This record gives sequence, structure tokens and C-alpha cells, in this order.
Amino acid sequence: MGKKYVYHYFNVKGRGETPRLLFAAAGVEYKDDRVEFSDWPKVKGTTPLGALPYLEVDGQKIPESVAIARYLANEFGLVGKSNLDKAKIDVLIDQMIATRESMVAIKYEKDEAKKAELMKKFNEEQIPKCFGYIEKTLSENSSGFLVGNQVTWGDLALIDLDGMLINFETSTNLDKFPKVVAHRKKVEALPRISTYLKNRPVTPF
Ligand SMILES: N[C@@H](CCC(=O)N[C@@H](CS)C(=O)NCC(=O)O)C(=O)O
Repeated sequence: MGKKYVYHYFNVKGRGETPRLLFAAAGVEYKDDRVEFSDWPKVKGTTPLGALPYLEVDGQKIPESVAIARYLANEFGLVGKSNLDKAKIDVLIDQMIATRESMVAIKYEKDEAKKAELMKKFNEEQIPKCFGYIEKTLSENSSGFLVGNQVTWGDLALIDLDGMLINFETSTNLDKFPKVVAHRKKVEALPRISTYLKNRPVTPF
């Protein structure tokens, strides 16, 4: 019998969406527990680190969004075939985390001047660094995926980040990175992913 998965996160995409994309890509069933913000104070104490997301696997609780995504990728064979491919994905994931953390810092900055400064640095330094590297990675692999010739968790994390950026504050323009744009189209058109994207709950972020 397969494992019983219960995934707990808020009813948003945020840090919690890549694991959901992994379940979709693998076609594996799970309970998608979407915690209402109003229920959070009473749920917080039941989580391993006082935060969401966390995943329950046959009753065992795993916190940390990236650890969960890596675990599911390992379970579902979506990690890349060689150790070198795995390392390449890890590098990209670290770059994507840095970009997400910058977005969180901008989103929650209350001081308008500081926020503008952070946004400038984000657009002029973080985006070119992260997406320049991703573009180069894609141009070195002829399949259109980040590594190898099939989808991995790196590809799923990337389309998730693309979507966040397009909807982020000043709508980051990714057109300067044509391979990233083509990659997004390719991954979003994979049958299971396309079905998931059409049917997932509509959320503000
Ligand atoms: N490093 C953790 C961060 C988790 C985190 O900060 N989660 C936020 C939601 S995105 C949260 O639970 N905030 C509510 C709180 O900390 O009380 C991860 O990636 O899972």
C-alpha cells in the first residue's frame, strides 16, 4: 500500500506550492489541508517548528518547505539521475530561495524609501544574477528542462517562482530570459501539470 500523505499549508501558493506541484507531477494522492489564517493561532502549536508548511507521512511530521520538496522529489524519482544533475538542481534551488527571500523582504518592508531601494537592488542585481544563471543552464541542456531530459523538482520550483514573480508588486518582466519563458510554457503544458494548474484554487499569491 502507498504512503499516506497529509500536507498542511495556508490557502495560498507562497512557499507551499512546489510540494503541491510535485504531488501533481507524480500523480500521487494526498490530503491538501489548507489552513485558514483565522485558525492559525490554534494550529501553530501543533506544527513541528511553529510554521507552515509541514508534511505528514504515515503520521511522521516533516517541516521546512525545501526539505519537503526534496523529500517528495526523492520519493517520486524527480531528483535528476546523476549526482551531478542533483547538484545542479540544488544550486538552482539555492538561487531560487535567495530570490524568494528577497521578495519576502520587499513585501514586508514598511518604510517606503527602504522598500524602493530593496526593489531596485532586486531588479538590478538579484533577478539578473538568478535568472541569468538559469538561462545559461537551460542553454547548456538541449531538452528544454533544467537537467537531463525529463521534468525534475527544479523545473517545478522554477515555474512556481516564475508565477510568483509575474504577480509580484512591480510585475517582474522575464522576457529578457527567452529560454526561461519557453521552459515555463513547456513545463506548464505537461498533462498532469496543466490539469493541476487549471483546477487549483485561485489565491491572491
Ligand atoms: N523556512 C521555513 C519558513 C516557514 C515560514 O516562515 N512559514 C510562514 C508562512 S510562509 C509561517 O508559517 N508563518 C506564520 C508564523 O510564523 O507564525 C520554510 O521554508 O518552510
